[in-house]
Amino acid sequence: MTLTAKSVARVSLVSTLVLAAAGAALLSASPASGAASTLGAAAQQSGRYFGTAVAANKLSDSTYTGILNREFDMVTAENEMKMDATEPNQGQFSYGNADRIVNQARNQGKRVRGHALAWHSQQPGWMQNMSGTALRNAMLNHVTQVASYYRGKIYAWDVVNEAFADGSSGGRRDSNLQRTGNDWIEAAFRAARAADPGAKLCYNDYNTDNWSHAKTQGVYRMVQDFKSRGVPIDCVGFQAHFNSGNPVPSNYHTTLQNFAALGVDVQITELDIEGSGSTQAQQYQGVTQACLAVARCTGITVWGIRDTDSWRASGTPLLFDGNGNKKAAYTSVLNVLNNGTGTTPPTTTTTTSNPGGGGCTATYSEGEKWNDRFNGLVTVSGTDNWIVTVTVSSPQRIIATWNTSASWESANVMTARPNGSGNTFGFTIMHGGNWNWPSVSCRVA
Ligand code: 9MR
Repeated sequence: MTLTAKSVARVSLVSTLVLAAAGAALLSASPASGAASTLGAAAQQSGRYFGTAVAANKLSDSTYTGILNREFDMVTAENEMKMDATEPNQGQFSYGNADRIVNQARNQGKRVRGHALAWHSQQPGWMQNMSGTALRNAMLNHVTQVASYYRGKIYAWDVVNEAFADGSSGGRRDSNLQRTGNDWIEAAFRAARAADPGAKLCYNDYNTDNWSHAKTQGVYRMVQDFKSRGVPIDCVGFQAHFNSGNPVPSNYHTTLQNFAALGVDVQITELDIEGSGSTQAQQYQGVTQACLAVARCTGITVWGIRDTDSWRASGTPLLFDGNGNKKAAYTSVLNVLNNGTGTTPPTTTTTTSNPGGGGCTATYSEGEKWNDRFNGLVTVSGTDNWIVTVTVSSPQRIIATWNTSASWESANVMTARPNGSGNTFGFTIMHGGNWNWPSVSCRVA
């Protein structure tokens, strides 16, 4: 729906009374204090981590390890812990490359996400041809052996990866593992819990970011079922591989929040967003904000360091360019992490353009947040005779106001004047996935 300035104003009038109550219950929020200069340190300020996928054969590249050691506090082996890497022959385990990554990370004080114990893909040749009880037992033995070997060293395991079908079914993906019986996933989780009781156990998948997609709903129902029956699951990983055909959904926060409400942690596990410049930066910002807005979103991992390290390098989907320079997307993520609230800091402007001298200051503060909207408050000082301009950024729209007389320059720009209710007014913004604070500026009428 496109809202004209007129229809926005109409909605605001209708909603003023209803929202006055919400306005009275506004929470105050103070901006984060210090600013950290690396992704990991910035994420730690809110108790979260910021990780990356690491490839063992790049650990000898000093630019690569320089960025890795400086910026990230969580590591995922991009390929080295997969089934084909760790059990190339049945019953014969191989941990050389995985150990290189785990040891490098732990020596640097970083934690490790294990990826992945059971998956229909990247199976060793011997397993691809198995079925039935033999395959089920081989899978369970693999889970037990690998999780036991790394016991105590893994923060979270992707116990099962990508077991749901794409498309509209909302059901399981067909695979040799699925054909061993629908309970293969819970069997894998129970085996992983027995082998490493200290590791968080995650289900990990892609195309599960949009709340309205059948696949998302299918995974949600499985997690709900596991929680209700006591199957040991602690977290859900959202891979978050985005591009123009699969954009960051505006309901991402809703998805993360709804899963978290089942009693699991949620993590963004393989983030990359194809694109460049400010468009890409804005999308990265939105994903980071969605995580920060959910208490149980415990961390974000990007799927590689430099664009050239990516599994889809031509889409330049990462935070550092091929030379290891920080991209605009890096800065937007760092800023959101530093702010800690999932929003960018307010812009407050004092204008002294009135002929008689003097001026005014408009100060923005956060109000309540909901899945699809949030409230903002502006307090004016310096004059009782103010004109405040509030500018929101797309796709945000202001749908209601209170304690002010509002008019509209455009759908994004509201002009607020006193209406006899004092010098603090409020409004409600439909955020459409963009949690940025509006910019506000004040002039004397
Ligand atoms: O980035 C990984 C790439 O190097 C491998 O060739 C590929 C093999 O399956 O796996 C890529 O990582 C995938 C991850 O393990 C699971 N989710 C999708 C990732 C991108 O394909």
